[in-house]
Amino acid sequence: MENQAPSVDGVVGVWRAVDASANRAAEALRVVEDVARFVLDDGHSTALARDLRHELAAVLAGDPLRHRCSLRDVAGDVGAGMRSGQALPRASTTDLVAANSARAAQALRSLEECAAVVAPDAAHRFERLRYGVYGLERRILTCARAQERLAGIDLCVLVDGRRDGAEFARLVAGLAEAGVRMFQVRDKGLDVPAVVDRVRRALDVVRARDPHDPALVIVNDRADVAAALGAAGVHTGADDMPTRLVRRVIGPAALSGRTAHDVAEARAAVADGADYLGVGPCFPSTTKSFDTQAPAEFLRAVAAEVALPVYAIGGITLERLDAVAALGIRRVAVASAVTAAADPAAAAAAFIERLARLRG
Ligand code: TZP
Ligand code: MG
Repeated sequence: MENQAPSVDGVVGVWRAVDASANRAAEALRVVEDVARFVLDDGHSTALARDLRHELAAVLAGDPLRHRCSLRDVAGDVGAGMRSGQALPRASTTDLVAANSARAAQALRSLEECAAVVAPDAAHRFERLRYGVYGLERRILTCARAQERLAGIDLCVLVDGRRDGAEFARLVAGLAEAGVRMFQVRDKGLDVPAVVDRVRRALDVVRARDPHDPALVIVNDRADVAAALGAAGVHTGADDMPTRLVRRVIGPAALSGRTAHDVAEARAAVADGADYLGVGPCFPSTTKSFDTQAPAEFLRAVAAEVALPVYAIGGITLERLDAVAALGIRRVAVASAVTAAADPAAAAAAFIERLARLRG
């Protein structure tokens, strides 16, 4: 017979599945919230996770779902105490987020299917919650991954193309030797073949120096060049390709950096999947001219709100690091104070040392 209603025993089983899945979903959401809150310091994701947890609690508090635990039978559960052969690894924050987001989504799917039998009005609310988990996972994983990949990298040096490729390669080699772990190849005066040449040379230098953990080479503006050469990432701004399209070009693994000049741009960059932000210009710059400067309130707001790595840019000098740190920003992107110094390697080493001390 079609559309046969479940037997009484079947309905009891469905209720037990609802009860177990409700507990699983709430527990997994709480783990995700705790990671966002205590590990990543990500206020926005913490609030999103809490909202999902509260919405779940609200659905479960309605009739008839609020009676779910009356059929709970822990002693009679054939799955209790079963050891799984292949649990997901928990070696990093991203593992923790991935495992618990998956657990929450699976539990919500089970709730949705079972609710269709015993509480049909709630099914679509579980479905909406599951989509909420997918979005939250993307947001938190991006943040956790960026924090892991840029851990300890407080200085990004913007390198111009120099007079020729050989001089450029010597500069990059000297800076890498001084401890620079992140370069952005940026020279608006170069044509694309010359940009390709400099990025290639930078990659050769950093890969030869440390094949297992090379310094990051980021390409300014040109997602196509970064993708074609396998660079670590690309840095774009309002005049370049939108962040969501950048991701399509560079793929899932490469870093996408984005410049933000105000809080709205910063929020949009986070929502669109950027991995780190450049914020400024903080001070007058000889490298790039601007009509306006980023007000301190903007920098402070971004530092407080954005959990992604944030690099202050524009006229940054050693002497100005304290002022930037006072706004809550501990990373800087620097061009002239390093590359126009009499001894660029010594200047970079001084930045690295001061930034490490500021971090304490
Ligand atoms: N974006 C804002 S300021 C700037 C860019 C690319 C230039 C940074 O160079 P400098 O010499 O450190 O001011
Ligand atoms: Mg640009």
